[in-house]
Amino acid sequence: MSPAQHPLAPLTADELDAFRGAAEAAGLIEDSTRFAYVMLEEPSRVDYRAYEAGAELPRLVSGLVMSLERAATSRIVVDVASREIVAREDYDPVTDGLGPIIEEDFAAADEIVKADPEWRAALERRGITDFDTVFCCPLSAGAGYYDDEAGRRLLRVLSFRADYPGDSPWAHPIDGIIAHIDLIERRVIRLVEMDQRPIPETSGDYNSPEVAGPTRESLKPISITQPEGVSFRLEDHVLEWEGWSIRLGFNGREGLTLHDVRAGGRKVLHRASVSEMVVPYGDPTPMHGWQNYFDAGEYQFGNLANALELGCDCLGDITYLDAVVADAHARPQTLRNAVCIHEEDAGILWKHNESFNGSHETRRNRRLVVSFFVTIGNYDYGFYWYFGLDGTVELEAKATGIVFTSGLTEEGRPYATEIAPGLGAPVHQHLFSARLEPWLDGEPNAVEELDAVRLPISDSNPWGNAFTRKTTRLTRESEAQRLADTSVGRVWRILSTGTTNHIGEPPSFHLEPQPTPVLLAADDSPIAARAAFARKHLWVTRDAPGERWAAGYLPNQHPGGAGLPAYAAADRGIDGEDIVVWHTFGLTHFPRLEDWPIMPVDKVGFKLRPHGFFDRNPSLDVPDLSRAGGHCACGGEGGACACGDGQECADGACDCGGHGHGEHAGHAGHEHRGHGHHDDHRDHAHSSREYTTRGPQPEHADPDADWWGPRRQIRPLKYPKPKKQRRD
Ligand SMILES: [Cu+2]
Repeated sequence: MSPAQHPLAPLTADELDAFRGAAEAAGLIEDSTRFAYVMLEEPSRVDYRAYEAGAELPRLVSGLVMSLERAATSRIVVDVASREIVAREDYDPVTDGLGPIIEEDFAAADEIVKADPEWRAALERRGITDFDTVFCCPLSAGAGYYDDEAGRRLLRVLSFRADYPGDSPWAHPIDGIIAHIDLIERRVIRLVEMDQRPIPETSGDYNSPEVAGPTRESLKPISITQPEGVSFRLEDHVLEWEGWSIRLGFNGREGLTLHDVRAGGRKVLHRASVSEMVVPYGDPTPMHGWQNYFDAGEYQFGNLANALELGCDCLGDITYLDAVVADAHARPQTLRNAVCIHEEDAGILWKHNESFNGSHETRRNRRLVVSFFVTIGNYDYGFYWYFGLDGTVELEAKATGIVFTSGLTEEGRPYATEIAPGLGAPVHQHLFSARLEPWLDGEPNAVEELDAVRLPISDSNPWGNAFTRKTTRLTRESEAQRLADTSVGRVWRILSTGTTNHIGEPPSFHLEPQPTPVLLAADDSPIAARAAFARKHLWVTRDAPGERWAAGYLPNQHPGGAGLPAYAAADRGIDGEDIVVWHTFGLTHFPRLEDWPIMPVDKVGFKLRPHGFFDRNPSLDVPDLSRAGGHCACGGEGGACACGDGQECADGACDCGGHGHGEHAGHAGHEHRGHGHHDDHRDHAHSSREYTTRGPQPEHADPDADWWGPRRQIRPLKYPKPKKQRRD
């Protein structure tokens, strides 16, 4: 590792060379060898502490060695400096699962299926003779459905018909035929054929004017400009914005990862990512009853990140970040514009019209957005991390694309929506596992469950109005497998056990879940065993090296029990430890007619809101930009500037609040702000305020610095340093 290289810096091409070289030297590379999950082997939190104290850490690269000729896999860890394998684990495909589906498997599935005489005959019976019009959709096979499948590398293939180049094949499912293929034997091992069903004929070609109709011409352009540039700074993958500091990472499995997230210089999260997601389908018929996809572990969704485009995917003053991932030969592959970074207006931050003293103040919120979008077959998912001026962190997952379709049958009808004549869209869920390593103030952390509680009428509650909050500390992993409960406003409080705020309480963030169902499949179903993480909204585990995957390292065809249930089996203590908070959130999708032929974005997510982390509202210093830097527009009374700073609208523009505004300051404490009829008399402190739209950028995140940065001219606000107060 070069001295300047941060231990979480993205992998370089040279480091991938070292990884591949070590695998080759160990005789692990044959023609049929492929790699998956090749990524930086990140230091543990213990090691990271040592790094922060000045220690040098080795650069390690880990990856899964797969073969096109056998199902068994191995994980190796290579030390870049010595170019040697420093750890190796071999996996039994029957008990440990298989490597993910890789790009080549898609082409192989198409070839294998189309060469199969039985499959061809089945299609011919349905009137299809031109197999070039058929799209074969290779889907992960799951486990626990057929006795002869353990240890074989499989895909199940459903077919769709496109009527012309560019047609949407999803409109025409050839339902009633599934080819089960063995990717190693390269043959169809089972063709499941049900009754002959009509192929739905309504077009789903949303690009065709015949389907979409003429393009509307009524929308006027919206331009989002930041004439003075953006307020964030990105340098060496560290993003700094308004007191936030975030190190960005990316790998082919999880996509975007966030590291060392700090607010006002104080640690909030050590790491955050979407560890896994599962899409279980609810149609129990043999055609669809096995359909479940683990898009991170089975398809490596980070590798499938879109190259984002200005004006479409991201609007405004955008900064893009390329990501370097490894391809199936462990060679570097650059995903251009994979991550999008921008600021956006986020409505009102705070506001009050105070009748007692005539103060009328409104501040607008804005948020820093760090996002990426992936396409996995029919679906597209966006993952948007939002950082607010009020200290809130939010993750929003957006689902769009094309719903999975079926030929509608009578027995399948309760489990699907008829979204177009004869076309079914089976019910399903999209369940994400956010993996968060909270590290509030860099101290050991703990989690409490907070429920609102109603209290009966009693001597101390004579009018029966009392309600309070019940706090339950989650002390062991077995206790920390929880469901959300909106009836009691349940939140989970993540707190520092080593510091206190200015009223002597532990600084905390609340994890606020959304009220969406967890996994709806039966508890004793094969999918519930494999997606056990999705049976609970919350898991808390002790941080331990390698415990990164909610459904295990190898979810593809895994028999079940890996990931969170295995991690939590030791029932470790989690009170005042380095902990990991795993949050399941998701959409339960009963498709709508409006989701066809392409689905408008649906959103789901969660918030982490500071709760006693700051000693008060951390956004008091946000300026009123309507009065600053000429943002004020004409249109006030008598043609004056609308913000009422007493300026005339000259040449169709206002110059309120910029240099001109300073000249208004100090007019004997008398400031005209023109709130309609109101003529305010303000104290001197208010009237001498001078705003700038863009103050100096914080040089370094400093625990003593103000949240917003050193731009205020008056009444500096200091956040007291958290008092060290270890619990014993
Ligand atoms: Cu859906």
